[in-house]
Amino acid sequence: MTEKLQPGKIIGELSARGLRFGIAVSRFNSFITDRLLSAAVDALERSDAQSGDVDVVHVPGAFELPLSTKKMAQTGNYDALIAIGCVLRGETAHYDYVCAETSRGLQLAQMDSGVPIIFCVLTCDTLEQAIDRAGLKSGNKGFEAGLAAIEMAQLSRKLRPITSATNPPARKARRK
Ligand code: INI
Repeated sequence: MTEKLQPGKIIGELSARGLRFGIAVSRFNSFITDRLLSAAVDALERSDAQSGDVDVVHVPGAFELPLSTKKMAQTGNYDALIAIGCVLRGETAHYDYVCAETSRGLQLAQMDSGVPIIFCVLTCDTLEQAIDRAGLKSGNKGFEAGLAAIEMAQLSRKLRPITSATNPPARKARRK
């Protein structure tokens, strides 16, 4: 009987040592975003990140997160980024535009740059729902974002493309 195939397992360890992180945080609804930021930094610190390896950029609102994270990614200084914001539904369609463009912009920024950008933007109907997700009932999404950033940074290092400078192209098998 042949042995069962054992696929290789590639995982991102939860160790932040030696990795560099950038966080972009929105000032809008800072009562919530400050709590998300503290929890994200806490997750990085508990996973052994060092002070000089974490930068925080402050932006006006969630709508500004895509451009600022894209610019941070383009510096080449970061293994992963975290975008922190909180959008609360109002009485107009403004909420829908801000949510849609922020999420679309962040996805484009990470796909264009190849640097993982963790989506830590709360989109809630009420302030109470946001408070629950920023440290009360439903945990803290900032802490989860910090862990996701570490995992994606580690994975990205493992899944880096092989360049000809570091690895010569594999020799073609000779035809018989
Ligand atoms: N920005 C937020 O981060 N959260 C919100 O709830 C919000 N609302 O409701 O308007 C919000 N608006 C500001 C927006 O993100 C931009 O900063 C602004 O439009 C300037 O470009």
